[in-house]
Amino acid sequence: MSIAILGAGAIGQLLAQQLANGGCQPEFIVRPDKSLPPQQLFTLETTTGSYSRPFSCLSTEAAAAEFSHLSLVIVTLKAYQVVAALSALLPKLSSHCQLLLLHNGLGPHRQIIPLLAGRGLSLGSTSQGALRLGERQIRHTGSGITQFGHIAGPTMPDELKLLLLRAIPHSEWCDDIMLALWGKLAVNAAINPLTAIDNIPNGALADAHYQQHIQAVIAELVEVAQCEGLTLENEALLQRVNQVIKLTANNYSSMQQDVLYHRPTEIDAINGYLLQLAQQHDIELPVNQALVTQVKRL
Ligand code: KPL
Repeated sequence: MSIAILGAGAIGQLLAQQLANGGCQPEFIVRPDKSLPPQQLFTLETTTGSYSRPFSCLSTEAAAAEFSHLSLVIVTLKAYQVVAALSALLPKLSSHCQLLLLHNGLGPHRQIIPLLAGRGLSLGSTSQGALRLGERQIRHTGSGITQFGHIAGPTMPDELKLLLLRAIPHSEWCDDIMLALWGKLAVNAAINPLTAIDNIPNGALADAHYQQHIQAVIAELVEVAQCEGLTLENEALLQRVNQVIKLTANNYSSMQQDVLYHRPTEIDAINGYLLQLAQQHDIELPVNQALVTQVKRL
């Protein structure tokens, strides 16, 4: 079973190292401007030491024949990069190749589904922590669960599922991945924009002033989820958000970091995704709308 990872950022590199530990040797698919020699050393730092391993790198511009052996492409790009990158890559992948998207937020899958042409699509999320120390060097900063599940097309063959489940610590296959992803969406919708706008660590959101704001964000999310046919528990989501605030109190959210370093943010796939759905259902989400407007202004 040949696996490739599109997106050699911190999470992409972490998964590559974990899959290699599990006995599978994944390759990276990289942009031609990042074109590397065919094999490159990638380093993983953990609490037990520093380990380097060579991985092959395939250019996105390579001919279709170079991709024909792939059984699975794991996409670890940012949400806003997924559609453009996959639209170009999909026609080169074999008709049985499976795709797994792992990014914050939701939405890109809706544009990918019509392009699948018989290929299988799974979605997932991971709360493992990884910090990029250099182009090809990361530190594993925290264990966390990784969940994935089927969304469209043929379901992932058991052989592939088992390979992922054995290699990625604390990973699970979810029969209702959408429910799991909405839980993660609630966490990101509540924490990411508020920490980015006020330039604060996650822990600052425990303050009563932010708690009111978070309740309003979650109430709107539950309302729009209901229109999508999903029943979410307001209280359970609030508890989950507050647990993440506590567990990651000293960390800065990915959106706070994106704003700080003047990078594009994932707001369109997080609170912006809620607004897209709200528009389809003809409802208004003033609190989420205000957060999107403020983050975009930054
Ligand atoms: O996923 C995250 C992010 O920063 O994107 C959380 C869970 C909020 C941790 O910071």
